[in-house]
Amino acid sequence: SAANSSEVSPTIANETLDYQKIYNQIADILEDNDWDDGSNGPIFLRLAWHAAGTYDKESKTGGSNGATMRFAPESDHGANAGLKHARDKLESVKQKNPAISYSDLWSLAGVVANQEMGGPTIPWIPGRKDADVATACSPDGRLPDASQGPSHVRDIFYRMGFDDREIVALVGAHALGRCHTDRSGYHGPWTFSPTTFTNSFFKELLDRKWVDKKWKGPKQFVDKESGDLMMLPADMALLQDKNFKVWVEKYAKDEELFCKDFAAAFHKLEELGVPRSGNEKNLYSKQQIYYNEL
Ligand code: ZEM
Repeated sequence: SAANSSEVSPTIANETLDYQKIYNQIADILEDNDWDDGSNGPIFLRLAWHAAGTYDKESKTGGSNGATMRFAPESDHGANAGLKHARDKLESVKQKNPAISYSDLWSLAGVVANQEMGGPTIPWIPGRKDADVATACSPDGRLPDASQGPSHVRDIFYRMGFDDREIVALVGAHALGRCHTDRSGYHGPWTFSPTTFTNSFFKELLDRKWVDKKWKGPKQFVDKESGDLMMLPADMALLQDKNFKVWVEKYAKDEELFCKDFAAAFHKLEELGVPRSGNEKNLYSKQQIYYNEL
């Protein structure tokens, strides 16, 4: 059970939901996965990221508010291939808590995934509202294209409002999960511990010799020594660009710094485009780790 239920959930406007309870229910289905590496954590995190990473700071459109990925055409965007697994899995939690919006549920699932896989505490604020029409969908092409290099990666994340340091920190999430040929077309995990939040993405990126994978699939890299790890062209961009590389080196050396920067950048990502009154700061909620404390 949640031994630490003393942590009180915030009350927003007229709505009172026990977010720690919902957090725990998400944690309870994290291991309800008999493929991949036995955890829904990585795909929950990818869902939260793709829901939020559509933000455009100029037009102030996109972002996690709205949960527009429920609808076509956004659900069918190539970048979102496979995320139906995550949305369907989270439906059981929505059924138990009809009052939570999908947009809050998905962003909270990103926090649960990070924290329960051993990552840093991420402040989370509820209050997102779902859009109810498909016309609110984000246009295609707002999420990064894995086949591209530094300037594309920078353009995509600058459009959201991130700087180079934040970009590198965020991509460090590739310590988790893997690529699936039936989803993105790429294959394999980035690290040997794909269900544990660590700085090993940066260590592997720096320390291994990366060679072209010899196969019929899209261009990707494989580590020469074991042949078991992978990098996307867009991951290699972090080595090719000297302003990115500085942060790869710092995070490879200093896991604490990476955790701190990741938590701040991920919180910022989940807030993009969410209407706030400015009074929410004192309602920051730190949902407590559930499994790790059993
Ligand atoms: Zn990812 N990501 N990502 N990413 N990502 C994949 C998987 C995962 C890029 C990308 O093209 C891909 C961020 C940034 C970027 C996760 C989290 C975050 C996959 C494989 C691709 C192709 C999908 C598949 O086949 O299942 C690119 C180009 C990025 C920026 C340059 C950021 C930022 C993330 C979170 C903060 C995670 C956790 C996965 C693993 C999903 C899984 O199912 O295992």
